[in-house]
Amino acid sequence: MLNKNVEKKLIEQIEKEGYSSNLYLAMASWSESNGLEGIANWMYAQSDEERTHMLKIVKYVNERGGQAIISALDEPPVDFSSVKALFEKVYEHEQMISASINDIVDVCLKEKDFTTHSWLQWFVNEQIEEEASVSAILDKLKLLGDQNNNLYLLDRDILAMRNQGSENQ
Ligand code: OFO
Repeated sequence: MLNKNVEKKLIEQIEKEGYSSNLYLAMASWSESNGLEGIANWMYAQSDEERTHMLKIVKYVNERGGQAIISALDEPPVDFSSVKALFEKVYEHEQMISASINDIVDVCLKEKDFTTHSWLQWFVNEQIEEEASVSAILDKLKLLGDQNNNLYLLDRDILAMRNQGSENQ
């Protein structure tokens, strides 16, 4: 039987992963409507990934004798001031998610739930990868500086990064 405190934290995480999925979907839509096909593609794929994270937790909670609760989600933002602002928001969001996963790890240790602790390691590693991939994009954006004239090339680049990533999965 799943420890009640661990279950509570996992249910909160379901909501966070669901919000992440919607946030990236909103970002995909903004990018697509601004002609940024590569970035839109990256965001759509990211949104799908977040949904799989959410489902992974839903199924785990239910399999361990708990009940996964699906709650209402906050509305994600509609507009972003620039591509740089967009990815800074993604990075900030992923850092918040990493902290949230670490917090669940901490509760698992306090409650001596070593099964969930071990299961969570997948998420710990996933967060390292997600932060690294967004940070790589932010580095490219820094190289571009304030000029937007190379945005087309960056967009192509991001499209290639994503395709490469899915080939390696
Ligand atoms: Fe679910 O990893 Fe991002 O948020």
